[in-house]
Amino acid sequence: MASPLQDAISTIVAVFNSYSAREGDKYKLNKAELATLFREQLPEYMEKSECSKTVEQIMNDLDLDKDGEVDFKEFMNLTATLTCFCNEFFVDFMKYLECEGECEGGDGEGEGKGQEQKKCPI
Ligand SMILES: [Ca+2]
Ligand SMILES: [Ca+2]
Repeated sequence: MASPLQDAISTIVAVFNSYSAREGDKYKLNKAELATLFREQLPEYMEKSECSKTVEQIMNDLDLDKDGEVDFKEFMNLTATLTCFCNEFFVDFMKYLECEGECEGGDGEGEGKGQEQKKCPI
């Protein structure tokens, strides 16, 4: 039986290849495949105002070797970045919960800080 981390790694590989195999090179995402992947797999990421880049801009950022497509290693840069954002969100949230228990009885200033916490991009 696979562990949760092994499952997560397998899922990333399977999701990437299920989109990359749709057109042209089976092992790379062209712009249309990347757009579909974002729309279906990361809809909240695309809706965030701070993530308002177009698919073309994201493609340019990810396409490090400038071959016009996104291979798995290039895709992993995005996946790693999003995973780090999620971890930051998790750590900030855990710190907020720890502080909430210790900071009770204040004049309400702590509530405002809680509202400023980062939002998970996915
Ligand atoms: Ca392809
Ligand atoms: Ca590329």
